Amino acid sequence: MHIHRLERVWLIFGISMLVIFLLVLGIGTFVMGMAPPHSGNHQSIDPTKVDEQAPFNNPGLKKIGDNHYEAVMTAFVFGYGPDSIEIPAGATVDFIVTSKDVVHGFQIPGTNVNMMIVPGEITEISHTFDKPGEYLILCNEYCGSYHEIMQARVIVT
Ligand SMILES: [Cu+2]
Repeated sequence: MHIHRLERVWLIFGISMLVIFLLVLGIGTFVMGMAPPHSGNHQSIDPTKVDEQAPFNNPGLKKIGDNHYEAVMTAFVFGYGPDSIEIPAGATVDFIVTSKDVVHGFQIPGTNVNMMIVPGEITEISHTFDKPGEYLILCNEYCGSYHEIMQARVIVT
């Protein structure tokens, strides 16, 4: 069977790209252990009974170590509970968030904090706030008619 030279070049190119792609994906997954955050300790919750279940039955900021805090928060139409937390500069905050209704966002512009808050799921992220100031927590998943007013604040003193 005769294959034209250019066709052969493209076949080799196409197959090589596929092999390289699978190698990058395979090395990332199995050698470097890359995975979506917290895929190892996935936690779920009944979204209709958020207020009755720990830790969301007692939301808010808790000190858990030396300049280390845990912020248990809920997202709902159209806000977050609590709607503001205050911490000293240099504090690390472990955010533990779930939704009481629909899919919401949880983004703090200027930081790496950007989560999707899915009803039935508990989502966690940690961030260290080095610079004092007021940080906005915003919803970046369209969740309804007053989506744009949905916000909370992290006040770093
Ligand atoms: Cu929202």
